[in-house]
Amino acid sequence: MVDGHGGDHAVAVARAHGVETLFTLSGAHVFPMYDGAVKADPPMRLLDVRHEQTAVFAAEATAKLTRTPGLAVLTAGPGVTNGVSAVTSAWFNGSPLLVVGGRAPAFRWGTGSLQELDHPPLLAPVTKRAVTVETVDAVADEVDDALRLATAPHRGPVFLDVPMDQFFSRADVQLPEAPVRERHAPDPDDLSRVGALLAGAERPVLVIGSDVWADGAEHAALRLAETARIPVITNGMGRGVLPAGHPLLVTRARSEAFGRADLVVVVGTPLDFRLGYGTFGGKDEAPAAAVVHLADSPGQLARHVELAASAAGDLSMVLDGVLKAWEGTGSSTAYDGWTTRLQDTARAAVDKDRGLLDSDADPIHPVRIYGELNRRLADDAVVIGDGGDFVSFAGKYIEPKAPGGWLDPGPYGCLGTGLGYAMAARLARPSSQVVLLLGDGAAGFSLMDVDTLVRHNLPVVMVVGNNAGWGLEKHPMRFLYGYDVIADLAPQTRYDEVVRALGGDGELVTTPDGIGPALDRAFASGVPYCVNVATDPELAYPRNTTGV
Ligand SMILES: Cc1ncc(C[n+]2csc(CCOP(=O)(O)OP(=O)(O)O)c2C)c(N)n1
Ligand SMILES: [Mg+2]
Repeated sequence: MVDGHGGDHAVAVARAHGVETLFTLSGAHVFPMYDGAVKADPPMRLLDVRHEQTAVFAAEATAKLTRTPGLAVLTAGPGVTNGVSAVTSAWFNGSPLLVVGGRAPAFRWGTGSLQELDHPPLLAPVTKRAVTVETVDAVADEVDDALRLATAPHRGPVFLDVPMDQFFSRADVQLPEAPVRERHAPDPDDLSRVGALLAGAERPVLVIGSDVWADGAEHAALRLAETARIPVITNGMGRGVLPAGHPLLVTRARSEAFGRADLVVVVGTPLDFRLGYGTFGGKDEAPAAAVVHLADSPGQLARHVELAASAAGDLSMVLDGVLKAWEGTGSSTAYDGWTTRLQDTARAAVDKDRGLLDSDADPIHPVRIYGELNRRLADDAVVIGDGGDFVSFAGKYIEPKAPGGWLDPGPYGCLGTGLGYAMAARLARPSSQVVLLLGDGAAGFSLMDVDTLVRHNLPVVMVVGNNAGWGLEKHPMRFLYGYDVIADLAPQTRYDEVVRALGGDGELVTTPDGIGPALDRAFASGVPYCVNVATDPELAYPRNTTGV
């Protein structure tokens, strides 16, 4: 039993679900949550930020990295609406998250009290559930249900708001039972079909996506890839499941792999623009590839492509089941020629780019930054990307050495994740390197939250790819119209000085040889440190997809 106000109940239940940190920005409507956190035994950590989007991005990144739900608490009205883009990112990413909003008091509803807004209709399209908790004695059960729903595959955000008068009221309530993780077994016939397709394939490719990591299936994925010796391409949080340098990882031969495959098995990620909408094969008149989709839940299976087979359920069970079915066909791998061909292509791509990673071009080529960074990253580093072209280059040239070491914004592509993701990474991995890669444009969305890093003593190495503009808009606009407009930012803006002014440290780098020593100083500094690198504004990331 807990005898207390709504905040006491909510904090106790959240803790039972593994929540350790409450991300927020102060607002009276949600004071009971703070009081509940302060008076809990032991207290729950309060992490107060400078913009509500940062609170939600931080809660989301906590969920992504720790695979326990994130918690953000937003005050009524503008607090909640400021969090909407970040909630939407969590929705697109399938990140388990509880957002608790304040709400104008029920007894005054309709009379025009401060920040009186009915939030659930705004949040409903981008959450698994968005409801108002009507009375204080329902808070504990509603928070428990919300966290169960958020963490059940396919995961995602849930929103609750609590009218202020109820939130501050007291009740003596029974806390719900501790949650137990449920695993849903896939249909064995589905697994047999996938096993048979694999056994019959000559040129298969396995695509490992974010939900493999989210569902704790990284070992099963590695087992399947290594036992059947299938070439692999990873994306999102699936990056690192096959660590950098793994012989089966052929991401650098992606176009050849997808273009010439006869079977593509996609696990734990939607068949969206990042995967050519699920159409593979066809390179140099190769026939279309058969496509298999494996997902954490039936609702995630693609309906816009014809699938040769599919399976849904706990992804470890799915992947181990596929392996067993493949073994049951009596197959031993027959793909080695295909794999060697992809490995050769990948190696040639790497060799071709070696010059870029060492480039001494002046102005600086952005890829030189990744050449320097790669030499300095430890196996357990967390690298975060927030930006356009600068982050696309990072995706190509930084290959994680372990899963859970790469954070990008995901398919919603929302700029501004940077500082929220970085503070969550520092909290989740206290002894790892945390490197935040920021476009100079992206930096503007969240740089004020360096103040939060400073106040909470959270050292992070920030690297700004300062190309004096919105590169990923500037170059496409030039391509389409022959000119560009509103795509420039001031050259060599001193983002490093902004970080210094907020209590961190930093420096501007204008020569290629200056990058390495600056990174060394940043890693050694023990404070939030900004390496602000002036890069060539004329360089565009060579891209062949637009995402549309
Ligand atoms: C919130 C938000 N606003 C606008 C965009 C559109 N957009 C995508 S990439 C990009 C440019 C990013 O510029 P920068 O961070 O400097 O990286 P660069 O491409 O220059 O390396 C913009 C404006 C977006 N994705 N998200
Ligand atoms: Mg830029």
